[in-house]
Amino acid sequence: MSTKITITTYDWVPEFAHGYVRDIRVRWLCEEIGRDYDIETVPVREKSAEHYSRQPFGQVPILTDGDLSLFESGAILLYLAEGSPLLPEGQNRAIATQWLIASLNSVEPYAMKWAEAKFFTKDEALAARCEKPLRERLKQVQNGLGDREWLAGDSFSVADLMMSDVLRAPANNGLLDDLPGLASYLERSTSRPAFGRAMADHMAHWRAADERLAASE
Ligand SMILES: N[C@@H](CCC(=O)N[C@@H](CS)C(=O)NCC(=O)O)C(=O)O
Repeated sequence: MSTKITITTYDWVPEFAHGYVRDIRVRWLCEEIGRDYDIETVPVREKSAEHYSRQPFGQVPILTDGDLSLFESGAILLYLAEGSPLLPEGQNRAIATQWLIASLNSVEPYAMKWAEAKFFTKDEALAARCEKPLRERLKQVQNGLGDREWLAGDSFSVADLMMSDVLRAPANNGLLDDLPGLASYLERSTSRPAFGRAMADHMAHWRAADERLAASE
């Protein structure tokens, strides 16, 4: 019997980050594989030594499973997906791993540079400059997907979960409007009931955090 796991996320984040804190990836995976989890929080404002001892970069998400504490959303997804259909066997496992790493290593850095300029520092000129290489990467992902339904094999895998999560912010800001193949792929992923449940819980968490903050002011 598997143990109850805990996902660590922040106690609060600004509104623009609602929907995008990376605990959503872990919540989504848990919903896909039917794994129960608890949520615990760490302060976003004053990060503790204990937080750094579990996540050397002072980030979230962190997963706790018994005496295992794991950071990096990609590592967490690969760990939790083990033995489930989301991590296929044989060659498709290697291909799923390849695309999961590609989403984190070859696409997300471009999306993050753009998002940092657009939403964190609100530097529109820099955001516009970052948009060009990001659009190029998005086109390349669409080409890489080709006319396949999913990235690895015939069914939805951890690679699709991670790639889709990386694509959401660009998509929600119009950057997939001229990439119909990739837009349909993302729609296929995010219309999965597991994503809907994970996102509802994720948003409820931030709503409760806002209410707590308002009550304390
Ligand atoms: N590569 C890490 C990135 C984690 C990450 O950037 N987490 C964000 C929240 S979504 C965070 O904690 N940001 C605050 C910070 O970097 O100080 C992963 O995929 O887990």
